[in-house]
Amino acid sequence: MAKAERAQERSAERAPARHEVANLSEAQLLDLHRFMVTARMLDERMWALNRQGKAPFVVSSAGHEGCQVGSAYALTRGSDFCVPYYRDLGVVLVAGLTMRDVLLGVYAKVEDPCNGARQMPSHWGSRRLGIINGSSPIATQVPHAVGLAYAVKYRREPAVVMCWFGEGATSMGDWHEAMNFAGIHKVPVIFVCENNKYAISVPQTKQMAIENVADRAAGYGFEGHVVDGNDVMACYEVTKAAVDKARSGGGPTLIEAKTYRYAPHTSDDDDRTYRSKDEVKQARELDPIPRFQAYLKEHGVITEDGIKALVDTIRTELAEAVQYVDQAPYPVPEDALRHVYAE
Ligand SMILES: Cc1ncc(C[n+]2csc(CCOP(=O)(O)OP(=O)(O)O)c2C)c(N)n1
Ligand SMILES: [Mg+2]
Repeated sequence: MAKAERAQERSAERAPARHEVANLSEAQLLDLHRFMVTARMLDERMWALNRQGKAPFVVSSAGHEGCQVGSAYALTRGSDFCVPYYRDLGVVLVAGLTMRDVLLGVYAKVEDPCNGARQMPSHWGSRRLGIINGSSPIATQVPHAVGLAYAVKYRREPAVVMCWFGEGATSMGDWHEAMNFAGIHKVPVIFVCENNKYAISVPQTKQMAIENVADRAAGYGFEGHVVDGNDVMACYEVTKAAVDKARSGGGPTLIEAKTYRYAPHTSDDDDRTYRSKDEVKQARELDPIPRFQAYLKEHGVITEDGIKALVDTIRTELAEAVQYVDQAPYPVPEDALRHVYAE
């Protein structure tokens, strides 16, 4: 009997598994898993390189992999648009940046494909991959995303735009103006809020008087959804529905993924001044990666040996990328004013 027929027969006998409801094939589950593990391992290596004095500045995505990978995976790579913020390592890996690409930016080497070493690290951009380069002021990417979605709609293109930000960003005027415009013009945009409970040292309770950022969508005339940000399949499912809706003319959706960041805000922050070790330890118990691995093992999609083999492969690729980037040239100082004045 063919594999597909066997799978069909099995699913006829029992209630469908969660990934079947979400319409995710086993190959797609493994894809999601690989992106999450890659993001975590690259993140940990970058942090170590920072502590070794090799990477000047690192923003950690650890803890956010479920919502970053799950949401970005709902886009069509290359033809849809990603408007990420600085914490979105998982998003840009799904969009198509490689570990080497990311490290070239962290080391500010001339070959950095995102900015040619002219931006801070974690400010990714790629015309080829549809990643829109952002600026550092919080929430400024949100009106960019909405403007882009307006252009897409005006030109009757089939693309959608996804824009990510933290819960702290939703206090900014830019954010509210963008939401309002998106609601009025029903543009094809999906807003993903990665709510990790803190804006650097400021806890959510000192940032807003409501529990759910998603409630704010009602004020702008579209749907808001809260999702468990540590559940990659749930994040994919809710985002995919929003993508389908946006693509068929249904306008924007705001998705709030509840998650947590395990490391300090950046490599320059000391989180011991505003949260306890116990709090972080407790949050780590909900880590999206082991949780997804348990699901995959339970459903026979991967084995413990399969996970080990994947980790080994990524470790080798990572070592090659670090070695390459270590030896790559820096930009020359005479180059600093290129792309600033007309030549
Ligand atoms: C307009 C502006 N104000 C302040 C800052 C400094 N700043 C950088 S990140 C950040 C916190 C953002 O928190 P949140 O949106 O929750 O995202 P998270 O870093 O938690 O993922 C702040 C205040 C900034 N970059 N821009
Ligand atoms: Mg935050």
